[in-house]
Amino acid sequence: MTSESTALRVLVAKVGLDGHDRGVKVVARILRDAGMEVIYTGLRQTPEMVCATAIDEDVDVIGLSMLSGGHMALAPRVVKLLADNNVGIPVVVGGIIPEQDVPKLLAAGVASVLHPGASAEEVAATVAKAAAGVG
Ligand code: B12
Repeated sequence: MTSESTALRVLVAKVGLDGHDRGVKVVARILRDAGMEVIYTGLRQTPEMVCATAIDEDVDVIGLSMLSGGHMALAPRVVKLLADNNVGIPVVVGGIIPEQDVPKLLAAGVASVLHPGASAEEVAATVAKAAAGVG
């Protein structure tokens, strides 16, 4: 007999060349503690690698942790690759994102943007809302 899990599956990913992995590890733990199944890509992924892993792992949401300043180049690229593959997986971005870039990321198809200091409740709720298509 097989049992099917109904837990949300979340890919948390680091795209770009920086080594700021403290936040993404905190986020992974928060989401796991909230009952989600979390897959962490590790550092230095390309948008193509993130897109491929998300499809292979059949995740409900992708969370990008971005502190390098590369978010305007990399996050929309992940969204576009998903669309090119006809996959409707929502993308949430967290990290060092200047306020003026938030509307641009949302316009590019990112579901939500979180900043430093986001509480565990905010992180889990934002991911859950994105998965439900309301974030
Ligand atoms: C710690 C730190 C480092 C550590 C990293 C240790 C590690 N393993 O992570 C070290 C000392 C190595 C480091 C190095 C560098 N750093 Co540094 N670093 C920081 C610092 C002080 C804190 C980051 C942090 O860990 N915060 C704690 C975590 C828990 O918070 P967080 O990541 O923001 O995550 C929270 C939210 O943002 C959100 N979130 C984050 N990701 C996600 C994802 C999802 C899906 C969701 C839902 C939420 C979410 O939820 C989390 C919980 O609240 C920041 C400044 C700052 N105030 O943020 C600079 C900062 C990120 N670093 C910076 C720089 C420039 C560098 C260096 C290039 C410096 C240098 N010249 O050498 C190097 C790069 C090294 C490299 N190879 O990448 C800049 C980046 C500038 C930019 N973006 O334009 C910053 C902003 C400092 C600054 N003000 O200039 N750094």
